[in-house]
Amino acid sequence: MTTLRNVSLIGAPTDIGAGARGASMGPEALRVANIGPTLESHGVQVVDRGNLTGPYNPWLPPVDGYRHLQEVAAWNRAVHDAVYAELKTGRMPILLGGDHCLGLGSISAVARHCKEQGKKLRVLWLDAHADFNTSELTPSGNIHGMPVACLAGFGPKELIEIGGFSKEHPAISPKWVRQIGIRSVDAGEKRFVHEQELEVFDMRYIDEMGMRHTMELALATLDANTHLHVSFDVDFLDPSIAPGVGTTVPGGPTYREAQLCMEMIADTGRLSSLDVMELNPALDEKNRTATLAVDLIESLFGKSTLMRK
Ligand code: 5AB
Ligand code: MN
Ligand code: MN
Ligand code: MN
Repeated sequence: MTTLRNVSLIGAPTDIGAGARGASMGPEALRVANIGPTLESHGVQVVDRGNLTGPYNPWLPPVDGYRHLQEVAAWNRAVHDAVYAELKTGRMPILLGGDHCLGLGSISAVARHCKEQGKKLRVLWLDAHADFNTSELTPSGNIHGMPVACLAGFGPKELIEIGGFSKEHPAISPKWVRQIGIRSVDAGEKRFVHEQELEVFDMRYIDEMGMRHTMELALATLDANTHLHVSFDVDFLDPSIAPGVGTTVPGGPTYREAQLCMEMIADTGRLSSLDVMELNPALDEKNRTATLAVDLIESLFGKSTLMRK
């Protein structure tokens, strides 16, 4: 069984699926912000597997609705294999992105592992965006806006078949996903989100109901047999505290709301894999967004105030 106390860091230094260059420097910025030693200070045993390699970014326009499809597929296969190998040995993978197209490789590995182990999967997608575009719906062709749709079987063969899945038997069902912090969804994407009944706790919902109630619902019905995967797109956070991302959207969670979100996930004791995505050091200010991301990850691993000790 996966344990929170044995973590493997996997760097995926690419911006192959993004609309801005620079997320390729994310893994190193997280290391510079001390992700490893910080987790160790909470009693976590950390092994840094270093960085994966893959094709360079040719920075080309979309072809048939996709930018860099073959390169995106190659990077995602590498991520899939690395994440799957860690889960196999009972370690908890933390993927250091890299842009969010790699959520596909990571979560397909988690889904494959869960299927083999007879476990239920719950995916928490913390993001300003729904990432539910397809080649027909996308306004950009950037595949970092498509990983959730691809995981649910709506995407090109090269991507949906990673991990041995297919259109008929996709990696995940939209029912397993809870999206939190959403505030920018494209027109066609919005229709598709509704059609597929994706459960979205958007910023309007968080404004009205509060982060506590939101997380209670998003984490409801987890049981001892549930693998909880968190895919954390750093643009989830309000840009005033997290400027170092390529696609900022105003009106995101505050520092305290984000902390509470992470603390409530930690309290479940079910966190079994994590992606930290879309951090863009080229747009950051003295690594402050990376430092904030590490601070929030600490809370995910049980850092809490004295009151709850
Ligand atoms: B991210 C947009 N919806 O598809 C698109 O940062 C943005 O991984 C996608 O959430 C943002 O190009 C992708 C306009
Ligand atoms: Mn995203
Ligand atoms: Mn995003
Ligand atoms: Mn982004």
